[in-house]
Amino acid sequence: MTCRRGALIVLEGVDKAGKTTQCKKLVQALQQSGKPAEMMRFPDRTTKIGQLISSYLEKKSNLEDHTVHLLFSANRWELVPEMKEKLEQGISLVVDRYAFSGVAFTSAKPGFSLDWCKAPDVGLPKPDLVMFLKLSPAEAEGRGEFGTERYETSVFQRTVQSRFDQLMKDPSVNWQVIDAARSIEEVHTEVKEHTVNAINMVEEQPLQELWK
Ligand code: ADP
Ligand code: 2DT
Repeated sequence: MTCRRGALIVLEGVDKAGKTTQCKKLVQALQQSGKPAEMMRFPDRTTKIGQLISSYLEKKSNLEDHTVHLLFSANRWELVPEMKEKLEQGISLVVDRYAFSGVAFTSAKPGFSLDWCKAPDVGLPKPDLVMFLKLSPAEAEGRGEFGTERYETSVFQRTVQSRFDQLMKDPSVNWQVIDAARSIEEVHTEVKEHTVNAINMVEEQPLQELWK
């Protein structure tokens, strides 16, 4: 029996777009329909690098902007062997944020170009599908107050959205823009449909490298 690889599925979007809610529902739905799937999230705050990042996000420590960008990237690279192993075993990975958040957030800071921000993530496993949950800043604000972590302000989030818009112009990535202003169930139906299509399409194809 040939082992078919799993698909690498990423959900991106601004804060409160519903990424975590949809990742969890998607993994449950895939598992219930007999498709092996697991959820991951970046930053993964459980590793040593992840703990440095977490402390920075919680404003318990300060890190120089280039340095923290490279730590976010290193946090993805340290998980690549585990990701590849799972994908090869036929497990699809549903990932809450990936390199696109890395680029969108750092390049929203003054003095950072998109190209500089992309460089450390060039060659990461390339997602087979990236779903961007689109929600206007006004609608995001309607979902409750921003938290107290770094980056959680409406001004910064608006700049992040414009960086995502730039990244989505790249046709080498399989972007799907999802209207995240609808109900959780409606969004889920669309997210699941795109995912099942991607899983069926890539099972015979090799995993590719991002931005290469
Ligand atoms: P993110 O991971 O993108 O920050 P979450 O999934 O944590 O977003 O959702 C942020 C908040 O919005 C949560 O309180 C969640 O219950 C709520 N929420 C998520 N999706 C929807 C939706 N489609 N409609 C209304 N509220 C939603
Ligand atoms: P959450 O854990 O609530 O998703 O917030 N970020 C994320 C970056 O600045 N660079 C990255 O590479 C990644 C993956 C987005 C995490 C915060 O960290 C930001 C929000």
